[in-house]
Amino acid sequence: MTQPPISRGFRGRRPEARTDRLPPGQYLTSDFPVLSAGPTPHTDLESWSFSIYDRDIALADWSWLEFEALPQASVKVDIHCVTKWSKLDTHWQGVTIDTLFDAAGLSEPPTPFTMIYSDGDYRTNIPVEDLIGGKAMVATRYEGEPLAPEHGGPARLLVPHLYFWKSAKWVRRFQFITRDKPGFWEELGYNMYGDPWREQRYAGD
Ligand SMILES: Nc1nc2c(c(=O)[nH]1)N[C@H]1C(S)=C(S)[C@@H](COP(=O)(O)O)O[C@H]1N2
Ligand SMILES: [Mo]
Repeated sequence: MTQPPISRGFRGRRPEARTDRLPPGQYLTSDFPVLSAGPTPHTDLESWSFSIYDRDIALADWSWLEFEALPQASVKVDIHCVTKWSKLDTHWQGVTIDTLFDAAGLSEPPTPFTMIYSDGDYRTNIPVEDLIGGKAMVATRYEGEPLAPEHGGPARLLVPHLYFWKSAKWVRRFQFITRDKPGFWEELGYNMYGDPWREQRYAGD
C-alpha cells in the first residue's frame, strides 16, 4: 500500500488499530470464558493418542510422548467466539497442521475437506485450506502453561481465523472426507464455514 506521508497523524493510528482487530458484532474481553457443550473429558496422557485418517484408512498415529517430540511452534493470535466475545493477543504453543501432515508423509492432502473429532461427542468440519499454511495448530500450551482441561487440555485445535467453535477442544482425530459435512454445532444451525469477519454465525449468513 502507498500511504500519503501526512495521513498517519490525522487518523490516530492506535485506537484505529485496536478496533480494526474486532470483527463485526464482537466485544473485547480480558478473561477467558469456558464454553463446552458437555462435561470436560479426562483422558490420561498414557492412553491419549492423536491420529489422522484418510477416509477410513489410518495414515498416522502419535502417542503423547511422540506428539510432544514433534517440532513445536508458538503463535500470538486473536480469538473470536460466536457468542460475541473476542480476546486479543493470546499465546499458544503446539504443533502446526503442516508439521503433522509432513510427519504423516502427506505431500498432497487427499481431499479438500476434514472432520475433526474430539473426546466426547464433539466434531467440527473444516476445509483443508483453512488448516495449512500456518493457519492452524494442535495446541498443548496456553500462556506458557499446559492447556487446562476446561480449555481443551491436553490438546485442542486452534484455528483462530474462524469462530472459536471450530477450535475443537480435546481433539483426538483428523479425518479427510470426500464431501463437506456438518459437525456438532453446524448440524444445530451454525454456519458451515464460520468466518468472523463476514459474520458467518448461522446457516445462511
Ligand atoms: N470438544 C469441544 N470443543 C469445543 C467446544 C465443545 O463444546 N466441545 N466448544 C466450542 C466453542 S462454542 C467455543 S467458543 C470454544 C470455547 O473454548 P474455551 O472454553 O477454551 O473458551 O471451544 C470450542 N470447542
Ligand atoms: Mo462458541
